[in-house]
Amino acid sequence: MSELLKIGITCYPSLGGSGVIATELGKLLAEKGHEVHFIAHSIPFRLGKTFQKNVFYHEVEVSDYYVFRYPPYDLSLANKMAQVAKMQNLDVLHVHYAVPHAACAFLAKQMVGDQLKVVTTLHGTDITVLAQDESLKDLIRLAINKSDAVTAVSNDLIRETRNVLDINRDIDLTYNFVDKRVYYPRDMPSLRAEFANPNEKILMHISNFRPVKRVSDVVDIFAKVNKVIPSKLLFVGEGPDLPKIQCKINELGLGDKVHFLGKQEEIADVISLADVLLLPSEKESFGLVALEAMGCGVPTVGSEAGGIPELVKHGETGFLAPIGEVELMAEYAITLLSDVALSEKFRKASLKRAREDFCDELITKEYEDIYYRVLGRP
Ligand code: GMT
Repeated sequence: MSELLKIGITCYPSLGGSGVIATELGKLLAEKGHEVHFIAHSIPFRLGKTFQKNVFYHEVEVSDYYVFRYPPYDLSLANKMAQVAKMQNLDVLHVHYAVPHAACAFLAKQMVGDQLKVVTTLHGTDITVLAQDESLKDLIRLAINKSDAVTAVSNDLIRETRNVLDINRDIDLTYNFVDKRVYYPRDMPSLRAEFANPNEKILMHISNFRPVKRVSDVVDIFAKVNKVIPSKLLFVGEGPDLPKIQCKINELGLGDKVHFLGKQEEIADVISLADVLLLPSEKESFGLVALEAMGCGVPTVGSEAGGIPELVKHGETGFLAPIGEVELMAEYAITLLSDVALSEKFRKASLKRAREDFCDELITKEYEDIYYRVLGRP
């Protein structure tokens, strides 16, 4: 058996794909016997409230001394990382999202010494949005180049990182994953009846309603589908574009066909209500929500953006069209929703793909192998 490790994990602890992956990974590593120390400004929401063996949480406190115009969270985080690494004798700091976490880990390593290894996982917008910003670009490049290992969640994101930052170093591919004990199809007839009649199909969109998600396209797709197929649209999540979307739905007279569920924690229950997930994003380094849907047997209709085609197999587990091609996406959704045999075929293919190619054991092992490699303990 391989040696058990002490691993520090830093992520954005609130809702969001990078925080979900970081927290689920930490829990799985702890189940395997590793000691996992989360270092963040609040408890990662997916961690749960009950005590879990081998899981610890260290809170970053920020000084609000009066001379600071902006409280220096990044510096406090770096200092806390170093403190925890020394006190707990951490082997590895695994940071998720380059800004500021990879830069903080670099600073922490200067305080602790080279025996502390830093693994940085890039999740998407840290590269596709922030690394384009000249006020952060050089810092992100430094933090990536100084990490002992860098991973990214799709081949597309690896390509984008190299292009945007002119980086040549090795970057490991580590896809997002789902825990099969959580993501499986759930039969929820009474909950489904709350939103749709038995003859109606349910289309769903889950996101943080930021401009990159192109939520307006979701409404356009649904408007077209709804003309042909009795259906309802369920929105899950909240974010800046939500008010605009609500106005658009009312203008189109679709108010009685659309439900807004707000933020939800039991995503597997909610996704299981859907017949199809809509993901027409402008940018999407992977698309964790499409994988969560896949794990529940729900196919995706969406865009070919970023890493989505690495996950959703066009014509097998969903349908993809160029970004903004709402007419084509609507046609695909209609094709899928009007053919029971095709839907069932996609459902089975989705379940198989989620379990075989993106399962928790496989990806956790890939991360463990990276830790052992940087520690020189194969
Ligand atoms: O989708 C978002 O805007 C949230 C964002 C995040 O940083 O939490 O998600 C990113 O990381 C996820 C986990 O690796 C990926 O599955 C998402 O595709 C990625 N989002 C984007 O690239 C826009």
